[in-house]
Amino acid sequence: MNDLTELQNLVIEGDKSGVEKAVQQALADGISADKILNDGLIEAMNEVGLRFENGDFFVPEMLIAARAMQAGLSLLKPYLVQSGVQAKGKVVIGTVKGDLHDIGKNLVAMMLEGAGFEVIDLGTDVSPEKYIQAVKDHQVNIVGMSALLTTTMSNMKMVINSLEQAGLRGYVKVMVGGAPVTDAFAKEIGADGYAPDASRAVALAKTFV
Ligand code: B1M
Repeated sequence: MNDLTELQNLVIEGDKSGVEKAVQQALADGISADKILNDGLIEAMNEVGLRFENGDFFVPEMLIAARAMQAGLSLLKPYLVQSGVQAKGKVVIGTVKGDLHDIGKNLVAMMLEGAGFEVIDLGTDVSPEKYIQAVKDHQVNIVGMSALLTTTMSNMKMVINSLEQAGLRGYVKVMVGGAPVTDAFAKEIGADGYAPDASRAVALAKTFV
């Protein structure tokens, strides 16, 4: 396979086993895991989003495409993460309350682990209380929050407020990301940093420890 159009189409169609085969083939063809991820899997999800916006796709199609993407992502994991790196710090990560999107958050968690961070993944729909409890239980250095919906972004601010109220804000760095999140929004809510993608999330986390 010379380009990744076929892989993109398989993700868009939600063909899980086809995606697995195409990812394996692309790796065998010597295409880098980074390129397969960005130009194949992520590009396909952007197209899925567009089709949803245009009314050509509905939630079930998005869900099936997401499952196919996640299958491809699992195969890429060993290539995306470096092994044997010493832990650099502890991160608690989650998708904020009301939000069930987890592919980007999982990718960020995976890359952080690969870079040597210990990652406590709280999953999706994470309440401020759950964040606070995790910070207390695990004594983390970094709190990471993901949001994919304009309606849930504001819940990031609620977590920061809760950290302040619990007297924990000074002990942790807060990093945020997700498609609707911007650097300006991160500053506005008082986060310490914003990253537009997983590799820049790792670079940002490294500046915090
Ligand atoms: Co939904 N969805 N979805 N969805 N979905 C979007 C986000 C949407 C943009 C689609 C669209 O309209 N174009 C739209 C949001 C519109 C808006 O708010 N402005 C939308 C909507 C409306 C909805 C529902 C409301 C639909 C409905 O029910 N009517 C619903 C909401 C459910 C809920 O959360 N309560 C819904 C549901 C779903 C599914 C469950 C079907 C599924 C998610 C499955 C899953 O995650 N397990 C889904 C999907 C798949 C999408 C799209 C198509 C793809 C998201 C994705 O996985 N992208 C999405 C369209 C789009 O984003 N183009 C869409 C790939 C992923 C690798 O990218 O998550 O952006 P991303 O992560 C990136 C960066 O953002 C960054 O790094 C990652 C890697 O590069 N990053 C961080 C992410 N988190 C970070 C954290 C960091 C740092 C960087 O630091 C901590």
